[in-house]
Amino acid sequence: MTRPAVLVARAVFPDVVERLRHHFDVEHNPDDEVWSADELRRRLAGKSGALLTASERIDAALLDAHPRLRVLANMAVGYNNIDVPACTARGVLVTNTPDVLTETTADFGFALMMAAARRIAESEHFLRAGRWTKWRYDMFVGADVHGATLGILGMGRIGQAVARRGALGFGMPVIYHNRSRLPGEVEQPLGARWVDKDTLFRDADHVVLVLPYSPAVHHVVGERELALMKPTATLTNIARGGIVDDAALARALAERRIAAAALDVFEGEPQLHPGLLEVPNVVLTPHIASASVATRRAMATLAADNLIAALTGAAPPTPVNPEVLAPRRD
Ligand code: 8YV
Repeated sequence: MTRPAVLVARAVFPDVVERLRHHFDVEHNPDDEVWSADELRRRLAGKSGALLTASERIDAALLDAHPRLRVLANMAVGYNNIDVPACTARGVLVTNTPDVLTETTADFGFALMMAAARRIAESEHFLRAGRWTKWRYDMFVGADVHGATLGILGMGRIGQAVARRGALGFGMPVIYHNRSRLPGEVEQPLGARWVDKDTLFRDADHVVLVLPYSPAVHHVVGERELALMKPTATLTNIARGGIVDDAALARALAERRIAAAALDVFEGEPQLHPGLLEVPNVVLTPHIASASVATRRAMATLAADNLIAALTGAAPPTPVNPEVLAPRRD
């Protein structure tokens, strides 16, 4: 019997590729070349499944070109790189990697928020540039984190993990905005209060963005929302590029309309809006919020588990569109 062919689109832990080889004919990308859309299309030819990252875009036309595809295992919790309705319509299963990265990503979001509030990156650049000649009472004074109001936009698993750190570790009152209010048993231990979006931007001392990307939330943080924020406030984005209007943010930072920002994700990454590189009051990291060794390994393992299960008739642990698994009635 011929074994299914799968594509591993980006470099991952070699032992995870080896594990996949026990089940499949594997084409992989050990040198981690960045494939063009055409190259990805070419490499998917004849494949039944693929292990992807958030960098590979899958649309309806690509699916139509590859009718053998049965499963796309994204090594990310977010899956806005994949047209899921188009996959569902064609019976292609999509899986993601939730839960395994929640705490690691929340750690990083909290670290970024603290770095912005306490001006850690900005002051380190100053020191490395040899500009530290004396102590001064107001040198790099920033905003406190403990006791300050934490505003979370997107109170899913990662949002709640950020809220736990703030409420339980730093005595922060937590306000949040989400499409739907969370049940009392989630809100109460954190003292978290649902507010409308404008109130969140107006009242928070530190805003953290943790919502999934969809076209409906494109530039949900723009000129208007930034104008609502306190001049002493910070904005942290660990969600997705495109949620923040980066050009508007660069202007607000340059004009000190908000105190500081911390960004792990960018519109059009790995390109950055040039204005962000010019302002000192922003901490910039290259999309590494989930990048602890243990978590990246757990993500790769879960993506492989999903791929193997889906192509060997077992139940994939974390399907995004489980409806394609339902037995067909026709
Ligand atoms: C990934 C992420 O590192 O899980 C996500 O949604 O953004 C990150 O954890 C990245 O997307 C690679 O796939």
